[in-house]
Amino acid sequence: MAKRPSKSASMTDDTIAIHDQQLQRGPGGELHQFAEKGQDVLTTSQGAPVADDQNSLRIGPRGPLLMDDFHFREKIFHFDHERIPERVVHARGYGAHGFFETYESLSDITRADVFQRAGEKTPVFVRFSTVAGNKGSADLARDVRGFAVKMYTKEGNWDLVGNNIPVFFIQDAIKFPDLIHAAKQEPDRAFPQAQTAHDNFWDFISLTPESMHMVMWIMSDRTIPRSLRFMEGFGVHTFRFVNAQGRSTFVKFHWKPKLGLQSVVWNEAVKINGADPDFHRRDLWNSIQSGSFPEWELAVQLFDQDFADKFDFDVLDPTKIIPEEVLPVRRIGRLVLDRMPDNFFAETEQVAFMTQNVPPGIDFSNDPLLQGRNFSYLDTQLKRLGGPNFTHLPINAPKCPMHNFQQDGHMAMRNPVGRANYRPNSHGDGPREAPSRGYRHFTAEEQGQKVRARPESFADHYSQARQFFISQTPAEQRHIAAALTFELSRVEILAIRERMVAHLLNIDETLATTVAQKLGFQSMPNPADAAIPTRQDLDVSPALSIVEGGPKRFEGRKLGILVSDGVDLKLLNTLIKAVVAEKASVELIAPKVGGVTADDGTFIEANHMIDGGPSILFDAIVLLTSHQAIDDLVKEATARDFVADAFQHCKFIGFDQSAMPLLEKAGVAGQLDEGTIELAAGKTVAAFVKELGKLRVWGREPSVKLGKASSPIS
Ligand code: HDE
Repeated sequence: MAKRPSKSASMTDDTIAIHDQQLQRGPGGELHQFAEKGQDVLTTSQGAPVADDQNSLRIGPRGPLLMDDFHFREKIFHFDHERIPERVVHARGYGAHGFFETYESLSDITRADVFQRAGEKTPVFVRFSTVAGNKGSADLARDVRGFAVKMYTKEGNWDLVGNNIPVFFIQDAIKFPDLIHAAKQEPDRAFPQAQTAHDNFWDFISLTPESMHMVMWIMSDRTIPRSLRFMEGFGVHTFRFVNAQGRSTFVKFHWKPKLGLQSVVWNEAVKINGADPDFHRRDLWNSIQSGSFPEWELAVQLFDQDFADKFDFDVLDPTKIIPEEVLPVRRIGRLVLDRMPDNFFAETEQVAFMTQNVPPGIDFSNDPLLQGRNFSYLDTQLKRLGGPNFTHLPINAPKCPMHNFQQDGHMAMRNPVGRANYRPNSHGDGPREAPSRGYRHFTAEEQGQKVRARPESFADHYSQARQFFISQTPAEQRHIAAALTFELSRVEILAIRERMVAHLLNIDETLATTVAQKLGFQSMPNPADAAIPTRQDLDVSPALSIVEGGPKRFEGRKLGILVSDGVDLKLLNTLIKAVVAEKASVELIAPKVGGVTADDGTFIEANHMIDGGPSILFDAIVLLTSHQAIDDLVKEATARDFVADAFQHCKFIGFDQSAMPLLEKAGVAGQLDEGTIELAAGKTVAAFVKELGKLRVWGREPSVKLGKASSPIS
């Protein structure tokens, strides 16, 4: 196995300095780092030791290069082939290892081995992703997030390849290429990158009424999560659990984040993408490396055919949910992510998720989207990973015994021994079938004519879209309207804007008229022709709101404290202690990254200089300055933005008296509210930290007077 000097936690500044001492200068001034006793020697991939990795072989120091140089050729050849095709969708992703722990035996419902024993821990790999953007796009694009989980169970890998939204755009897999073509960059101009705010996307959507429920979700703050740790996950489709007696129970899967739900606002998302395009992956990396392991509970909605027959909508329709208030979720285990991959490419890039990876006890329903996916995922791996042996890669291989007669092919690494490579054989060699243990598909009865058809039970496209909208808090409703306005403002063809507003009229009239007004419509279009009129009787479902599902605690969040020379050290330390006790983190922002000198002369290091640590990177901010430093600080545009942004993004702001001039210059002083809190002593600090659990002061939003970008719709 090739070993690379690991840049692990043990690599301190000191060891780097020691390595530097080993550098030796060559005649051309280049630096060599020769192996000393006990150190690994650089070799070619064939194992031949390399003497000089700085200079290619040539005739004389100034002459032409030579074909003899196998080391040079091998190195460049390998480099030339470093890339594999990125995923057609979900190209940008980030993964982590962990485990799933089963709470209780579900043996009466499913024979899936992973659910048989309480306390059982199953290794897991999870990959989160955005959908539309290329591999190098920014983390906070407005987009659905993939939430793909591979469980290495004792009876085979189970891939639950889900999203952070429980419904999808389309009802039939045959439309997937159209949807994705429309969402990605337009083919003639190759932009916009990682954005749905363009004509082609909304053209397709406005001609695809089945997508209207999904439109409400993607225009909500669900598509701009604050952290991958604060998102729900969903299996989307109806699956089946099958028990040892062959009885089937329908199941919908949900992942519930332990730290509650949280998103950012759009104006913040846009700025985060500039300040830190790796915002989500950095957050996951930091939380796992610091030992604060992200956690979710697996929750299921279980139901039988009788429930399915009586439910308002078809449970095979992936554009519909079953509200939790109608069918409560049952929490059956927890997922903990506690280890980052050793190598991004080997694991996160090469992991191959496939919906068809199911162990005995888990089966499919007839959801036409799911059935289509079962073809696509195997097919796509062949293209991306280059051959049929991608299951030999450690990240994809099962961790239970596996034996079969599949052989040869590109990059075969696991070749069976023995004479027999077929079954039945009379050599007595090789693995055999296991009728009782083996996977048995649920013996569903099916009959009917061969047709290309959509069931009539899929035809209601607006009722659940409306239910989603009316289940949101006022702030969330404002955000949906603002998102629709922004996206449609980027659409150049007026007929598309009109078609969308015509659909919105079938969802919520106020929403439709607000968007139309903001877009400058002179008159309202007629409502879109609906196959089924929108139902007005569906109840509000609080489970659909992010704000309702918020954490009520500041745990796992981040406070940014702007400090200056002369900062009150006692107050600062009290604050840091209180925040850390809440299991949240703190970063210090200062005029210079080197740090500041506190009121008692103590030197304090900073994490960011103001330009590098804007308030969009934090969940709340505090201004701890001093009378002597504040005059310089108010002159810094970035310091004023630090405060103004936090205020307009409805964040809590703590400050000491010395910071008042900065609040004034930022245009905030005249608007102080329950979220702007003066800190003076321990008691006020404790109260402030408690308030932080509310995360945002949404009541402030309608009256913010700092600019228009994220301002409310009315
Ligand atoms: Fe996917 N999807 N998808 N998808 N999908 C892929 O597989 C596809 C759908 C989802 O982190 C691809 O390995 C079709 C729904 C995730 O590696 C591809 C249809 C849901 C990931 C593919 C869908 C998803 C993918 C591209 C319509 C939520 C990333 C690369 C029927 C339940 C997995 C790859 C990872 C990836 C096809 C719809 C989730 C092309 C045909 C619905 C999380 O096979």
